[in-house]
Amino acid sequence: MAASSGLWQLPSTKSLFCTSKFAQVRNVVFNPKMAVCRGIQTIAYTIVNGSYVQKAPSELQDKVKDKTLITVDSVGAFQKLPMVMPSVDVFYSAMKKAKRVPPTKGIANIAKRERNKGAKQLDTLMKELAVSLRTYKENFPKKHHLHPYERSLVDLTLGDGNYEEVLKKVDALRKKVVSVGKEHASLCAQSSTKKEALERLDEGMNSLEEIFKSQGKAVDELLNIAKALRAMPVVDLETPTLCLVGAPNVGKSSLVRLLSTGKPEICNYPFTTRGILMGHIHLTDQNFQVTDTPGILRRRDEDRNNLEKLTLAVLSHLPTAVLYVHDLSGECGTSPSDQYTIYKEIKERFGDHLWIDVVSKCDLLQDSPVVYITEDSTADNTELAIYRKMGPAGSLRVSVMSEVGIDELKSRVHAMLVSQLKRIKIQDSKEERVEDPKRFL
Ligand SMILES: Nc1nc2c(ncn2[C@@H]2O[C@H](COP(=O)(O)OP(=O)(O)OP(=O)(O)O)[C@@H](O)[C@H]2O)c(=O)[nH]1
Ligand SMILES: [Mg+2]
Repeated sequence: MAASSGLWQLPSTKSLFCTSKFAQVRNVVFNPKMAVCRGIQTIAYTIVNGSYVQKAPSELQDKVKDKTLITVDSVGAFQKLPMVMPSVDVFYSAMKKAKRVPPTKGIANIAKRERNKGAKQLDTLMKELAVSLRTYKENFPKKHHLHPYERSLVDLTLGDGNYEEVLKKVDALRKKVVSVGKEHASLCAQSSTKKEALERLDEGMNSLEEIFKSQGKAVDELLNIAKALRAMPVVDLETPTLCLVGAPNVGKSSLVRLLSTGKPEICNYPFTTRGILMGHIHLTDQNFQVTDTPGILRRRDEDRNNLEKLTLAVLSHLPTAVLYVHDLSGECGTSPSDQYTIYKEIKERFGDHLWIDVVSKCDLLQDSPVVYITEDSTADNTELAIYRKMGPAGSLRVSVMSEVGIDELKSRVHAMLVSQLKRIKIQDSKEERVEDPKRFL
């Protein structure tokens, strides 16, 4: 057993939406290695009688097609997100290019040459900035084109609507840069003296810098979003996946450590696991995935925190087999009767998944079942009484401490994942038949 594993935790929204460092960096030396690849927009100005004149607005329309209209029908979109540069770097890189733009050759008149150069430099600055911003916007997929699992991750990680909001802000910045840039380039092109042209060039550059200082933090937010999304563990939908589910603190992560390469944090308090951990199991040349998930509490869906929602998103959108963990030792903090209620609800919702129940921490189990003082121990509920004593029918007793039941668990898990692989193959061939009905005739 050896392979990579990755833990993705829900970052705090605050850390994603940091304030811009733009103002702190004045004399930034641009690092060319950080440049993103982009094309330069076609010329938007013409030279008339040696002056720089703006083309008609209709010719300047942004005709870029929406590349994100490609439907994303699988996971993996986060790994394809573009590299985003910090807003300061975007600005100073554009500025550096703009300042290198010479006047059009052959203009003898000093004033005309200067206004031509100024307008061209402002135009280049505006275009460089606009192209970068547009590239970012186009290369971040529309949320509704994401796989439902990744869509849930976007909302749970960034907060409802924040992804779209930041992309909107980046686009608003682009529009502002274009309109202000054009305005200043046009003004500069109309200067009557060299001094005036130089002043207008300076003014234009300052205006664009001001805009970037005040609104450029949208780019930094986008950079943080890309970082957070890219860091999420990669799930392969074709590889059978075991998902550990149960109330908080019942011993899920301890079992993941034993079963796979995943090395989740283990602590004696609820919600130690704050994200999805991906581990791997290699058995007889077959690779399987294991996900550890945050614990689920007994409450209504509306009241669930994002960690619980994350677990439900995995169960709802990924074709996982379930290893459900029950702790009847009285150690975990959730009473057996609450665990039973949670279990029944989850089983009802996700009962179509392949499933194994384990009763954990069996080294701590006493002869008489644990009854919490908050519970009604006299309630005549045979089902619950049986659950308290043995867990759901067919469950396996295990202990990470004494290793009781672990070998049996490993072989049951293996058998279940092999069945899961068969399910995936059947599903794939059904989908192929739907896509190409003649293929199998
Ligand atoms: N005695 C005993 N303790 C165990 C066993 N398995 C886990 N524990 C302890 O139970 C506590 C919780 O274990 P975790 O594996 O972190 O539980 P979890 O379900 O992942 O917890 P959350 O991530 O918070 O939901 C830790 O203190 C573990 O050492 C076991 O078999 N026997
Ligand atoms: Mg855990």
